[in-house]
Amino acid sequence: MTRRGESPFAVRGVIEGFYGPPWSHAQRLDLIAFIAARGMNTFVYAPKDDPLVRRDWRNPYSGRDLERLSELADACRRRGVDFVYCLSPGLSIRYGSTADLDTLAGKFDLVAEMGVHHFGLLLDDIPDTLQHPTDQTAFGDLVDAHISLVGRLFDRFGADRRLIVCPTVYWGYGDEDHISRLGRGIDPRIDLYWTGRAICSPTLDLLDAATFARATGRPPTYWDNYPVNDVAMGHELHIGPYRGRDRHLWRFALGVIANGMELFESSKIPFATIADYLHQPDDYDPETSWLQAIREVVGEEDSHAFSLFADNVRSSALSDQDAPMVTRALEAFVFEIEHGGGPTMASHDLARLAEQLLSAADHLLRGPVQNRALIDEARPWIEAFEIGAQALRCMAQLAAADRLDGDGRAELAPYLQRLRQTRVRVFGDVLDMTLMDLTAGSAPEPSRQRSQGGS
Ligand code: 14T
Repeated sequence: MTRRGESPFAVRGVIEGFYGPPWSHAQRLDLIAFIAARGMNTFVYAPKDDPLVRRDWRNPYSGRDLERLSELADACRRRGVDFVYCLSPGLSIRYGSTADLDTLAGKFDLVAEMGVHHFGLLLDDIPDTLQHPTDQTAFGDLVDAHISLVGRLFDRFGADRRLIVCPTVYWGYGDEDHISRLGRGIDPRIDLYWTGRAICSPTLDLLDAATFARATGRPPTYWDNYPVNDVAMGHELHIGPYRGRDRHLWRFALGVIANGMELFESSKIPFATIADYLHQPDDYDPETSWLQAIREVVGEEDSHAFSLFADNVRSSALSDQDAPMVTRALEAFVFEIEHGGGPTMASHDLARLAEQLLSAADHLLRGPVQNRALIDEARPWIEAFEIGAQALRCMAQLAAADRLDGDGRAELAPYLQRLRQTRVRVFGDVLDMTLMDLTAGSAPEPSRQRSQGGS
């Protein structure tokens, strides 16, 4: 965790920018300390479901809300972290209205009085056509309205304030008409967020960043949608390491802010790996960084058990492997049965692995653990992990007794059912497919075809 040398990225941090229950005040304070200790310098405040940020953006802060915001700004200042305060007025703002501009600028002014200098205007996830009839008359289209709003807002900012904008088209090739026009139409000192090729981009590529920079007139600040798991991704626990980000990305990008999961403690594992990448992209090794992150977040004593679990919950846009250890074991198991020494031989290694996974699950679910909050967040996934480990043990036992082909199959079926009932993604597809193959009693042909690489 000791940081030597300078990071090549100017902006390194975390955004609370997900849909769903926002983080608590205590969690935010904890996060600020966590990222600062890892050399990050930016915390972007943009919780989608904080009414004062988006739905009721016009409402002023008061009482406890005001106090808390000011405490966050203070905590950031003390630790050398830029606090970026964001508003998302796009669901209801009248772009041509001076009153709305006054309200927007006034709310930023109030936060500026807390000593905040960084502000975000987020125009993502809104209708891509103008809604108010007055705006439809006043502006050619949405981009014209955005150029006008951004310009008039920036005019009211003094030289001591920075503005960053999230465009409505915030992902893609980087040279779409929408962002090219927006980029050409706003002051070059204003930064732009961009998520890369996709909303959740499997890779962030240097050439895409260069395309964006050329088209919009400034390097992108990546709003990286990892580890976020909101909307349709809630069944995935994104605790795998950061991957697929070009090691030279800093040549054409200002930096990266990572969007978190509502699951706060779990987010710390990928955050720690993201901090490592941002600090030294050239030397970054995902697996090494990840094991260290697990030790730090989970605690030394539980880290072995947790790693055995975490190896099976790698599914995300960033990873092409879901459960490498179990996948290899099942491939060897099936090969040994069909083309090797037969079922008894095959059972040994799988039985040993199943016992390891079972004892890890038992420890995490029922033993004393160091990071209780983390284990509680991950509990649904750990419970599914335990069911899967039981299924693996059952497979090994049936193979040892040479009962996999006969009546034994019926004993496996309940595990498949229970795994599916969990509604969380553990082991990717590999265990489900193997159980399907092994339990397909009356119709072995179609399942065998699928296991040979069909879809
Ligand atoms: F503006 C952005 F860069 C952005 O990513 N916006 C949201 C973000 O708040 C959310 O957390 C993230 C991940 O789901 O993606 C954007 O929201 C979505 C999500 C969708 F599944 C927008 C459209 C979708 F279909």
